[in-house]
Amino acid sequence: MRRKIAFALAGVFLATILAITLMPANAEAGPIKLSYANFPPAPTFPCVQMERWKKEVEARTNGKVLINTFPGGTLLGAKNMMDGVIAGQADIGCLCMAYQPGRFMITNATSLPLGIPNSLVGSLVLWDIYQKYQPKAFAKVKVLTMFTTAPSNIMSKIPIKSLADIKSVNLRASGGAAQILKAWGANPVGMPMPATPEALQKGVVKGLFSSLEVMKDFKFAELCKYITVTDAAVYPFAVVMNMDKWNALPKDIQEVFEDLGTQQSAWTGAYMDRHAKASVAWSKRKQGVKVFRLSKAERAKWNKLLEPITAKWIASASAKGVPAKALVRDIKAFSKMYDGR
Ligand code: 3IO
Repeated sequence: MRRKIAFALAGVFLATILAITLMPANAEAGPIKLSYANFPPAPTFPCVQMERWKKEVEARTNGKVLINTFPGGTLLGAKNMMDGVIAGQADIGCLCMAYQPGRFMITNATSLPLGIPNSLVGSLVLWDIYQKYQPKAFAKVKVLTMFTTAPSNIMSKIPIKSLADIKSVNLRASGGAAQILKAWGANPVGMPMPATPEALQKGVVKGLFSSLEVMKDFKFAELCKYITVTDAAVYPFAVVMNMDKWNALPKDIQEVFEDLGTQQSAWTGAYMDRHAKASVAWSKRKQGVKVFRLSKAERAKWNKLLEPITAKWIASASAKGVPAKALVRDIKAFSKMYDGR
């Protein structure tokens, strides 16, 4: 009897040891944790799309992946986002390509004045351009998605209704959008979006040129009481992942991320278009903001000034080995296709 008990105990003991030695493979591994850095404050659209992506990934992987988000430049800022992700300071990062125009020439071509009508179309066009041209600028990272803002408009402390009104006015813009302001005679001042509230407050700039959802999300409507509708130039964004972290992901997780690429681009575009409209409505109703539409004759003058920009860009980009002509043709064609025209 004693011997039987001893055997049974020994059996339980061995089984326990066995279980303990085999278990750690699963138990210790736990969920895969990834950090995701973003440069502007949490309520703004780059962070709204980040939270949406996090939720989708965590649901679609049944909690096997956890995303730790860092809005407001708490992990990486606007200008060191790309290099920070390459170096592994963050696993994933969201960047605005307009802040480094020379670095992202191919994808930044989407901010030429080519008539992209809205953010949904812009986002899908940009994502297609990335996939077709596979720019070398992204060779060191895994690109998870891309999207653009809605077309840019002038938000200002002073009314701007004509080329005479905009002449030599300091307005904040970056990348391709700055070239457009310059063509209209304004004095573009370059800085990332998160630096803009202070520049407006201090009077360094009299306004900005960007998508209109910022009137609400950054409360610019409290300072900028005027909008001039120009609907020109989108800002392109990319979400990139550290290459080693990407390569270390299990295949099924990689598939979840890849499936989300186009969907996230479209989701963000649709959200931006909706939110920009809501922001203008809020600005008019709650902040007394006035919206100016240029007369047909005035609009024609503004558009005429933009005509040389693309031709000049094609010449200078071609000289640097960029397939500029084909790019411009594709951006226009993809834009028409997604716009259903
Ligand atoms: C942008 C950047 C950060 C947060 C909200 C934003 N809305 C539009 C932009 C585009 C941009 O980066 C810019 O500089 O206008």
